[in-house]
Amino acid sequence: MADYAAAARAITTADSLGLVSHLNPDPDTIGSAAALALAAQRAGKRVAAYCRDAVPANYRFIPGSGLFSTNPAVLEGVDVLVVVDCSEPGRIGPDGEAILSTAALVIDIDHHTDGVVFGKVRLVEPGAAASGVLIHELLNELGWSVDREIAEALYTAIETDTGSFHYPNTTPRCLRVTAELLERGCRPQKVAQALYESHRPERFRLLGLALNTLELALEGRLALIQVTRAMYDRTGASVEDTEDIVDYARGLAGVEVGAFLREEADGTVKLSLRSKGAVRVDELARRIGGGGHPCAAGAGFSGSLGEAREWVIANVAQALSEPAGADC
Ligand SMILES: [Mn+2]
Repeated sequence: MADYAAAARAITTADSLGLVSHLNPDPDTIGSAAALALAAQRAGKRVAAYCRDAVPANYRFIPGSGLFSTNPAVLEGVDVLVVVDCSEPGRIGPDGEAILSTAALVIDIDHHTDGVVFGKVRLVEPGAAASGVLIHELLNELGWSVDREIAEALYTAIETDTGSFHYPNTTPRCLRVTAELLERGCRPQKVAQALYESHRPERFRLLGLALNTLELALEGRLALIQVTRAMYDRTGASVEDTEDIVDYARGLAGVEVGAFLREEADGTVKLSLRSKGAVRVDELARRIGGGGHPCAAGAGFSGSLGEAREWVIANVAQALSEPAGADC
């Protein structure tokens, strides 16, 4: 399902290229698409890039991220549409299918294990560390050179999708690609500073309140952390500042599942789940319409924080009593 030669042929013959990233963008979808966009510009192509949502402020350091527009009209008339890191057309946005139907040729570039393939040309490698790995292979196939900006965009994609090289998708292939990016001038310390050492103090004040809610259940095998609406008012923090709080829940010795419960403005709860392997949290998330990966998943919960807490404890208890697990 990964026809690099066909993808390179289509891109080489195109005069214009449209890049598409998924909604609620993460650094993999932005960095991977931006890297291909920059390389295509340097090869003399006209380039447009679209994401339904604006690139979050903390990811705007990614080279090429400024090329993105939130207006799908920028894609009109492009010869080839390249959709990056989208497990299905709906990940582009509510109008994903419509955007695909107007394109002359679509290339689907993705690495999700639970995805559906689409488009005429497919670079789909389920289980690859990141879409950034696939873009790197594509650039090699195209014979396009990788400079520091392109290397740092791809490195950011791979570094984040492997959890800073913590997850089992940190394979020899992934590290070989990463080594090549360092040879092209990528500075890992600059990327790390931008990703992890550029936060606002409001974020850490919210983290302090959130950590104070830490609760252990199921004989210490489940940890829960909560954020209420009132905490934003007290700290001046915003929803984006809650990103990664769930990792603290998983970070305790003996904990098998970490859960983060965030009260939303509409009275529902955003649930994030992380597993060390005893439980497949994507299966739990799917029970209430969510999804994700075996070790990291999320879902929206219709109900109060208290009800969400009860649901998590009951469902994790049941999952822990069963033998199924994951390689986390
Ligand atoms: Mn990805």
